[in-house]
Amino acid sequence: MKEPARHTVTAALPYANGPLHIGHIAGAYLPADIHVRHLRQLGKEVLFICGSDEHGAAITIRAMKEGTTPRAIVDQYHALMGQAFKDLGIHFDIYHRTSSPLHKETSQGFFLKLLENGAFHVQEEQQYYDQEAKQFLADRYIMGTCPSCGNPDAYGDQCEKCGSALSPKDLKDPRSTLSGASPVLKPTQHWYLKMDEAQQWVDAWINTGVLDGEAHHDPSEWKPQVLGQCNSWLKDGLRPRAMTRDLDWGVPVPLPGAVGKVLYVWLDAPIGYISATKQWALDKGQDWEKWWKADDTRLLHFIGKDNIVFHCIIFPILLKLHGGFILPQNVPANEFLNLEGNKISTSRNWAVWLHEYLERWPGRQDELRYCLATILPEFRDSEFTWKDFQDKNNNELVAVLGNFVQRVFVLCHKYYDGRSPAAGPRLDQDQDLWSAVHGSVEEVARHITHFRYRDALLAAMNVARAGNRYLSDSEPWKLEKSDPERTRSILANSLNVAAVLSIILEPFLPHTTEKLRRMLGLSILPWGDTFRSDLVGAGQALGKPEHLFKPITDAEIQPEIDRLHSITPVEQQPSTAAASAKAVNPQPAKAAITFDDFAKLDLRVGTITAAERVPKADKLLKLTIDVGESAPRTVVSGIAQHYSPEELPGQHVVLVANLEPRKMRGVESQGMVLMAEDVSGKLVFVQPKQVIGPGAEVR
Ligand code: B3M
Ligand code: ZN
Repeated sequence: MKEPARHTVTAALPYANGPLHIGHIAGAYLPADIHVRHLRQLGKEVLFICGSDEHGAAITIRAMKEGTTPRAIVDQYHALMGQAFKDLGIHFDIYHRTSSPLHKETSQGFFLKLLENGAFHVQEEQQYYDQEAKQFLADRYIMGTCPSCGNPDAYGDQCEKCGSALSPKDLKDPRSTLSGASPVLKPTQHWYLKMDEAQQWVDAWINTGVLDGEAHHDPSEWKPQVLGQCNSWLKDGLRPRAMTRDLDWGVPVPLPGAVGKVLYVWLDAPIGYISATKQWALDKGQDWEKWWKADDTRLLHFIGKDNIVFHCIIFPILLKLHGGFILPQNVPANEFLNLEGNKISTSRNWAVWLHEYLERWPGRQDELRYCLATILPEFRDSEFTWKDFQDKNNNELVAVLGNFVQRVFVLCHKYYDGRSPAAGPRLDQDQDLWSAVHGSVEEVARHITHFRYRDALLAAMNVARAGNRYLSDSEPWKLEKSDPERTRSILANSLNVAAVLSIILEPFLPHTTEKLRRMLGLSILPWGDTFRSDLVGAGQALGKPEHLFKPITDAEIQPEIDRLHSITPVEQQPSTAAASAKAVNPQPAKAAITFDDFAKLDLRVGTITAAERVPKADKLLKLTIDVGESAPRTVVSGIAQHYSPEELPGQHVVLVANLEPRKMRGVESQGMVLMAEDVSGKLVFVQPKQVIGPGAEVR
């Protein structure tokens, strides 16, 4: 176990099928960011990798539900997530995407190398096939009756009503969600990773830390729950697992006989870390290989508990069978974060969406980072509540940290005209202060190194507590007249404690420490400087005292709680940011209407049968819509910037059928199609979830 020369740190690639919520942040991204920031303070060479996971059935299903293409879905969420990470102060060296050409090339090359090394055997099996859609059906594309509870709408992988894990063949009366047809079983071939053959070395590597006869890592440094999950798999015996799927969205299996097959998303996703590194290296004119192949590189994967087996067993097997790659030194996975007494559920919209938080609490990134860092589910599930968020802000950030800094600055401005005073000889009291500070600093570093960020933050805040205590005990405001020299000394010490805080809190509260540095007139300092007590020299000009934090009132917090509870459970995640922002807005946007007003609307389900551009109108499409009448309707719709005509035939829509006909660009429009708008302004069809014949009335 050599002292590493560099660190490759990855954070799980989030699926680009929905926005990020605070559970994702507490699960993987905030701990990774804290860790990376600290490594950088230590002067280590670090590469911080993330990106969106843009393949797999999760994406195609989302696209299907929204009546759009997988490409449109991933483009939208890649942008939304990338921005939200940045806004929260999480800066990856690269935020890549698995739909990029470089990733395709990398993952196909990886697969072929595995094939060459004998990593797979090919196996034929019976799988459900939709004869109408002419497609094999991924588990999520099949619905049917749950054998355990009789729920008629169970999915091929899980019954969401009773929670049973299922396989498609368990379902009674299976039906395809693509066409509604009953699927038939048909033979298909897949490439199975010979995981069984890796059982022994994986077991030894995980449990003793020995790899190829050499000490690789210290297993006692791995979290017990990570070892626990790995060992429960190992105990059952590793079994071969299919690494390919019949699907039309993903990286195609690069073999002549494999038409319609893609790499399993879980093969392609972790290779995404490697292709991201390659892209970064290309962009920067650097070498990528040392980050993945040099044995003095330490590889760390930050993930949530649902990804443990993939990162601790399957990906290491892939890396080893490929050859030439290092294996992770540690996988500090977190458990889950709950919200206000319930599991976070994207499908029930029980979540605090990151981009919405950032919008509603502008400039308050560190308040969220702080609260989440104090409740990270490091060893067990934990819980976020808005009340706790408010309490932590008011009782800790405002009352402890903000207050300390405020007191020091106000006094320095009052007595010394905004210049830092000189420290005099150290008394016992000062000695006690500094030994408390240095003790805490040491604790912060030790805890971060061991992936215990909650304890680290507590220790860092103890420095501010020590500072407050020192001020209260020494009461410089009473001494100013009688003992100006001592007063100067107390304030000089206090300013320097604030300077230490600006270093040790940086991994947790980067926006706040930037402000604090500005106030102290300091630049960003290395960790080694935490042991100095003279960072702010005598006579240095201090910046204006800024309020680091503001109290949060009940009136501000209550709407957040109400918003959560007012959400009508919807069947899926907010389709997009704005749609959800609008959906959760408890205020009616328009004046009330009577039922009779509503009854005047004739809303009908229809199917688009043709679509074409309207000449010289870049926003308009001319749609032909079958609403079950003797002739189809012509409708002119302003969606040309959101959909191309080719993708529209077959879409189910809801039409306002009794809208007065209106001529647009010379074409008579006979109705209006209902659309919902998301945060980026994209329009999405309002459509029935189940296929229903044209002409059905909506009421
Ligand atoms: N996208 C699963 C998830 O979001 C998956 C992680 C990939 S990490 C290589 O939970
Ligand atoms: Zn069930």
